[in-house]
Amino acid sequence: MASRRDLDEDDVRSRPARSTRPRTKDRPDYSAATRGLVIAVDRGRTTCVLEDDHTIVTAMKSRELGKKSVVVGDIVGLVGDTSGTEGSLARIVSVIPRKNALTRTIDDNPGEERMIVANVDQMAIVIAAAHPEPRHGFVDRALVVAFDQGIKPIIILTKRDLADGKEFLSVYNGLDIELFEIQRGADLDPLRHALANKMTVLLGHSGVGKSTLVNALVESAERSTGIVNDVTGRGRHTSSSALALRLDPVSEDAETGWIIDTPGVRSFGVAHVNIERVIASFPEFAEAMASCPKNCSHIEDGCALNTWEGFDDPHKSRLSSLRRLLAAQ
Ligand SMILES: Nc1nc2c(ncn2[C@@H]2O[C@H](COP(=O)(O)OP(=O)(O)O)[C@@H](O)[C@H]2O)c(=O)[nH]1
Ligand SMILES: [Mg+2]
Ligand SMILES: [Zn+2]
Repeated sequence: MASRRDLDEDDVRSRPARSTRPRTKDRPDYSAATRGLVIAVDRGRTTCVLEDDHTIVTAMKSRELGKKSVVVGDIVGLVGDTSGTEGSLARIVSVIPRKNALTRTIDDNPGEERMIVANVDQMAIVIAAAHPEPRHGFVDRALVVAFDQGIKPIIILTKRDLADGKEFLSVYNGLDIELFEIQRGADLDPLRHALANKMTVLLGHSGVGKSTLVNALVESAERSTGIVNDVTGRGRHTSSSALALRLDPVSEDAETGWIIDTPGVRSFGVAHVNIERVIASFPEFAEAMASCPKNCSHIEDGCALNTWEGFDDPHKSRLSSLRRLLAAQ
């Protein structure tokens, strides 16, 4: 069996939603198609949940879609057998324009990007207090991508039983980002509230505890829907692609949220993000930068950040992150 590490996503980047081509007159009219949310894609078979009655339907892309990708989080139009009964297969005939998307670059083909999820409301950046060691670069790049795509970031520090992670997290204290510190068996209620009614994607290196967390969050949802077996027939841990799971409602009148487990993300590419937007995702430096020379690159000698007083250690760490990102642009 392939190890989890083999399944790592190598490089995640955001991409603006592509506009859909206008319909030509002779295309069939699929306005009556049933709408569904894509929760898993596994070797050409797509698992969708119908918006109307939550039926779980297996579907394949119709020829009309051509090379257009269908990813977890997509809202699609379905025709054909949407009964969801065993052995039934519906056809996906349309993909609703995406509000955002995260993509990764394939190892061997740096030019080729593959989308992993779309239409997320929230990005949970998952890091472990130890094993593997947390890295600021990963979190900072993820924050840039979240900012660029208009996705709300939260940070989840796992494995608090191994280390306290205080020093690592102190860098993000002033940023108005919710931080959650957990470990196996921890009270997850505060986190459940942050996840309620939202589509949240978990991003983090392999081994930080994403699947362990998802297990704890969706225990009863999994039992009641059997989604996991429907998707892979083997259990979610062996899934090599993203997988969306419905969360238990936090209260009786609340709607449910969705959490997307991903197989592991090692690094983020942010080279495609406009430089102004990279800088804007470091709001704690805005005041200092107001004193910069015109058109400052913020990595040059005259940059006001070099002489800014009132930097503490967390600022210094974030500044090195920003400068690494700027130098790589
Ligand atoms: N010490 C400790 N280990 C944990 C905790 N959560 C998960 N692990 C372990 O970390 C390893 C990776 O967990 P997994 O959920 O598969 O990580 P993923 O690759 O991010 O999905 C497994 O061996 C887990 O048992 C925790 O809170 N504390
Ligand atoms: Mg996992
Ligand atoms: Zn500057």
